[in-house]
Amino acid sequence: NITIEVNNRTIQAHKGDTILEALNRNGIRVPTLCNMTDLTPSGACRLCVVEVEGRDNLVTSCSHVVENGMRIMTHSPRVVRARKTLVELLLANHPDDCLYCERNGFCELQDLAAELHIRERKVLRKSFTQKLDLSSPSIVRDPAKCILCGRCIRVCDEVQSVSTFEFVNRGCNMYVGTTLSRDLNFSNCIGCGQCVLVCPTGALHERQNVAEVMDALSNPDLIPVVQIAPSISVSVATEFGLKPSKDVNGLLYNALRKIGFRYVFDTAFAADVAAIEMAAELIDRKGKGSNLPMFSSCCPAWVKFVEQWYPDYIPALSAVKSPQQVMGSLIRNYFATENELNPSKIFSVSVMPCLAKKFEAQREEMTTRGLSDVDTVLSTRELVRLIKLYGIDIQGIESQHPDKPFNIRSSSGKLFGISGGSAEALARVVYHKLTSKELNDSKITEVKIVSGVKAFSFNADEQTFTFAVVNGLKNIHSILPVLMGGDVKLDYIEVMACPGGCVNGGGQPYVDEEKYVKLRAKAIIEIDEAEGIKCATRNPAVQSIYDEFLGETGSEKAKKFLYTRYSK
Ligand code: HC0
Ligand code: SF4
Repeated sequence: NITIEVNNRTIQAHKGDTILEALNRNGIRVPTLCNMTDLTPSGACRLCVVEVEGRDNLVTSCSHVVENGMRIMTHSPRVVRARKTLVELLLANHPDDCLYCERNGFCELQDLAAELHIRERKVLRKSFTQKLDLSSPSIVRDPAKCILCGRCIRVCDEVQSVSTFEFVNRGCNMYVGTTLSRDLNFSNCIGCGQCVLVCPTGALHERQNVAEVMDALSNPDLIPVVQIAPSISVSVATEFGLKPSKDVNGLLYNALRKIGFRYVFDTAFAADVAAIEMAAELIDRKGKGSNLPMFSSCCPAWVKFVEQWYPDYIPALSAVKSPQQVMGSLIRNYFATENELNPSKIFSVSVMPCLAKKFEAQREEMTTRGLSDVDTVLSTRELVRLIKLYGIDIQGIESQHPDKPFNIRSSSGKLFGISGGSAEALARVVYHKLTSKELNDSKITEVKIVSGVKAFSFNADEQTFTFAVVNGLKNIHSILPVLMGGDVKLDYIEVMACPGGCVNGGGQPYVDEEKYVKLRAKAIIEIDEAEGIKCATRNPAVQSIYDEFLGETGSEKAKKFLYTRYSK
């Protein structure tokens, strides 16, 4: 440990810390618009400048390492003046339409302008000619709002290995463009929305679908139904003033009913069905010794990634639809008939932590009998907006259950919301199907393959199954060949595009600290630890659907309604 002095107070820092890290660890905040956890500093925005005794110039705290005895002022008049000038310059190039901006109330630039008490425009603004890119079903790009912090470029390139964005030109002509200047939908963007999570302003945001949901809710000819994804219930609490990551599942069902949804469902139920079908698919592939390893296909951003870069691996993708689509299909093709509802009158909404799910729902592969399985996808943030718009007091309502017959889920259905969760759920079903016993930790062995990949194996019916879990797409181009052709023969590879899985999806509430994402994951693990039905095959509601509708796993009906085909 080394000692530094900050604002006339002595604090401890770790050797090798940047000044910014040392300050943050001691609860002293200096602003930054470009810094990103776990990535090397770029120093682009210069807002984190501080005054260091003995240095003539202000130093960027993100890129300077602490030295023993350093004396630092984080908010001296000189520092604050410099920050204010920097923000004024950014605002000079920024449209003044905060009131109409998607990020109004959640914008880091807006917060800084308020914090620095900027009350007038100092420089004449240039005209904003950049065009809004509305091509993508997932992400809207508004280049006029871009402040050139470079975070989207870095997250897309260094965290996701996708590289959709790049700086174009230099100096005052510089802007952030897409590779080959393509609109997002025609670029290599996979729609994961990680860029939206890190964008400090309204330059990148989700495609909003709240208005069409509200239209449907007030249309007497339609039957609005909704499903909520496994990770939603542990991600919204802070938005309603509740303890971070508190599980508000039951409160959300009540709120959604109050808003006007006729039926409310849990996507985790469909995750159970998907796990059972995927297990049948995997056991079949293993029996034939072909088309292994099987790739997960429940993350649409990962599916698009495979389609774009590794088309030869498309047949490896599981043909079972994602839980979102399985739920949509069961609602339209089974629930409707059982309840004498016209399937085409059902307006099927899903609430997902994900922006790529908006794209998935629109895919042609996700229709049955000419109708989309899911009509519209709302992000978690849009769900929060909707609940607030209807003035529902989440803290003052009772918890409720989802509607029958999809009203029970196993805890592994919930696990899908975290990285490794679908692999665990699948392993439990495979083991149970082959041994009639429950898989527990003592029967699982960790396997080392390559850094950044968790892998495990278990034995069932004299066969060894080995599963790998990829968490985020970092270095995926070098990892994939090792997984496909290495010494360890894999049976299943789960890939979720977002680091950590859906709890960290691009549609989740904006948080300024990573710890909140970890708390969401912890909450899901605790749900699994606390509950009794841990395996999808033990879910009685799923059993009934097989008894009454689907028949056997992999049956004709299951194939027709729950499977799809991806092609080159
Ligand atoms: Fe996920 Fe899903 S777990 S992708 O992250 O598989 O979006 O939460 O709903 O479909 O179940 C997202 C979350 C889902 C799906 C499920 C899967
Ligand atoms: Fe969407 Fe989850 Fe995939 Fe992220 S990991 S793109 S949230 S499905």
